[in-house]
Amino acid sequence: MEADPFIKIIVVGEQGVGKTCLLNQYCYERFEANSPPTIGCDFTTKVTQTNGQTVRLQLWDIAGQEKYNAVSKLYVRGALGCLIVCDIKDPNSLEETLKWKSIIEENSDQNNIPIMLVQNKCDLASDDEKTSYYQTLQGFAKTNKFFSCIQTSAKEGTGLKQLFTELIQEIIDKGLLVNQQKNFKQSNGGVQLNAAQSSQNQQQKKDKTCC
Ligand SMILES: Nc1nc2c(ncn2[C@@H]2O[C@H](COP(=O)(O)OP(=O)(O)OP(=O)(O)O)[C@@H](O)[C@H]2O)c(=O)[nH]1
Ligand SMILES: [Mg+2]
Repeated sequence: MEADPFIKIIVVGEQGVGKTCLLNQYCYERFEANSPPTIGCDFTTKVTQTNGQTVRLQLWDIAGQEKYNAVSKLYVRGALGCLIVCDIKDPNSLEETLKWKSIIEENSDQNNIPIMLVQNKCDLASDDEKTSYYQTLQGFAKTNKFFSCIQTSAKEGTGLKQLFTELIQEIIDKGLLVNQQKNFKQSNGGVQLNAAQSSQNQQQKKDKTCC
């Protein structure tokens, strides 16, 4: 019997927008009011089902602090999808999503990787504010070619299930999962590597060619 396929997803965005909290809420249903800044990159996994398809998510939580920006691009390889997160109360963090989008697109090994725009901390806005921010968000997402956008609250768990369902479905619809499985079978004689091993291998290959 074949193992359930895995999907590497990377989560990026400015410092403090709530990436780590969002993943902790989605994976462990917990929220930390004083979550410390991520150093470099964190990694977590979750098995989930979307429309009858079981997948193993590998979730890469990339630090937003500027000093890590140069290394962030190293984590992009092998990702089949990406979340770019901003803070509903910080308009600058929405503008900065474009910087992250460029980093992802320039370093992705996928043709047209699905990138979703996530406006987090929506519990901090009133209903009226949320509606108005959402209209702005939709316009921004359309203009800048994000495949979709959503408002979430890592604190309350709002929007998280829908967010991952949409992203996984887009990855499946684009055939990226099937391509990945084919590539692994061809290059590894049917043995599936996980993303960490895979990117390590890629790095080793790179190291070999440059020496
Ligand atoms: N009210 C509210 N606060 C949130 C939410 N998500 C995160 N926070 C707050 O924002 C702070 C920063 O969240 P993190 O998840 O650590 O931010 P990050 O994007 O991972 O930051 P870096 O790791 O530095 O890139 C947390 O300590 C929470 O207090 C949310 O949905 N609602
Ligand atoms: Mg973090």
